[in-house]
This record gives sequence, C-alpha cells and structure tokens, in this order.
Amino acid sequence: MKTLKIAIQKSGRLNEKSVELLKNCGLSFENYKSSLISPVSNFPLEILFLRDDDIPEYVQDGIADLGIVGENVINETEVEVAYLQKLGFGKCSLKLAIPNKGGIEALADLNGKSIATSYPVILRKFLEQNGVAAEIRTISGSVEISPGLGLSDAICDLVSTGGTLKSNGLIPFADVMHSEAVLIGRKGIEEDPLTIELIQRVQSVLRAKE
Ligand code: PRT
Ligand code: ZN
Repeated sequence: MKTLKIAIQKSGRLNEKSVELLKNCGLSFENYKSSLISPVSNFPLEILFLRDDDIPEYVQDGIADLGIVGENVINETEVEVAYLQKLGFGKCSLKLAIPNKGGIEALADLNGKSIATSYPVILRKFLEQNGVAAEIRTISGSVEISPGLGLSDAICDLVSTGGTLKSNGLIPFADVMHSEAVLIGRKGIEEDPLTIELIQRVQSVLRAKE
C-alpha cells in the first residue's frame, strides 16, 4: 500500500501541537528530534520534520503529500496547495506597528515611509490593495528593533500576546492578516482515501476539544 508523507515543523512554535494532534489521531510514532523522518507504525504514513518555511513548497512539489504550517507562511510563499483543515492552534496576527510617537495615524500616513518585515510578499499585496506607496525593507529576524535603530518608520510582524511590541515601544496599528496552523495537501490529495481517513480523524480530535 502507498505510504503518505506529512511534513511538520521540526522545532519551534508549531512542533509540539502538531505532534500532539497526530498522536491524538491515534498515530503511533517516535518523536526523534534528531531524525528527519519518523515512520508511523499503525498507519501508512511517514512524518517529515522540517523548517516551517520549507513546508509549503515541499507539499506543492509533492515531496510531502500533506503538511501542517501557519497560513502566514503559505501566503508568503504563494504556493498552490489544497487547504484541508484549520487546526485551531498557532493563532497570531500579522500587524503593522508604529513607534509610540511616530505621527502616523492613518494608513495613508505610511506613504513614503519605510516598513521592516519578514513578510514582504503579503505586505506588498496589502499596501497595493490599500493604495499605499511605502518602501518595504525585508529583514529575516528581530524586526521589532528596527524602528529603534532608525532602520524603518514602521514594522509589519506577527503578534500573539503583543508583549514584544510593547517592550519595544511599538503600537499595533492595523491588521494585515490573521493566521493559524492549517493542514494542507498537494493538489488532488483530497481524493485519496488515506487522506480522507486522516482528515476525519483530525476533525474528530478537533470536535472533542470544542
Ligand atoms: O525554525 P523554523 O523556521 O521552523 O521556525 P520559525 O522560527 O520560522 O517559526 P516559529 O517557530 O517562531 O513560528 C512558527 C509559526 O508559529 C509562525 O509561522 C506562525 O504561524 C505561528 N506563530 C504564532 C508565531 C507567533 N504566534 C509569534 N508570536 N510566530 C512567531 N511569533 C513571534 C513574532 O514574530 C514576534 O517576534 O513572536 C513574537 C511576538 O510574540 P508576542 O507574544 O510578544 O506578541
Ligand atoms: Zn521559519
């Protein structure tokens, strides 16, 4: 029988909840932190442990059949995948934030300003939709320190509790997108009987939590 592959985050904010979800689906596997692949002993499935940024493309290209990843990462990588199920964890918002005393009050005030982000694709679309012409500065981490260093006028970053913004003297200003972890699959995999079985198990785990 064909074995499915599901890609989940190797370590980070989504790892633990992804593993827990799969275990709650009755799947039995070793959660070796050091290995890239773990076979499931009681279902024709292998688990691939990857950087979250790689998951959408691996799924689009069929290296993995399924994946668990944040919607923010999917939108940023602009892949063509099937959305199978929202998973209710990893919730956060991609927000624009400005320094406390920035003189920015409306989206239009961002015209001609610079915005630091790790999400240039999503931000560019948002600015276009809102008719704002701002310069996007793409940086890979510690976006929130950029206004304090004089590198940008504003930032666009993920927020969950808001503590990081606050401690850097930044105020959330506008929501760009909401995100949570989702189960995705390569196009066409929705028809596969094993995938249907797995989605049903995931849905009954989610229902039991309601
Ligand atoms: O190593 P790898 O590339 O796999 O992981 P990563 O470091 O890129 O991602 P990771 O583990 O930090 O996040 C994985 C996913 O979790 C993200 O893509 C989101 O979908 C989701 N998520 C949920 C978050 C947050 N909440 C979150 N708060 N991702 C990041 N943050 C960061 C944010 O960037 C900011 O630096 O947490 C900080 C703000 O948190 P608060 O609570 O102070 O607001
Ligand atoms: Zn990442």
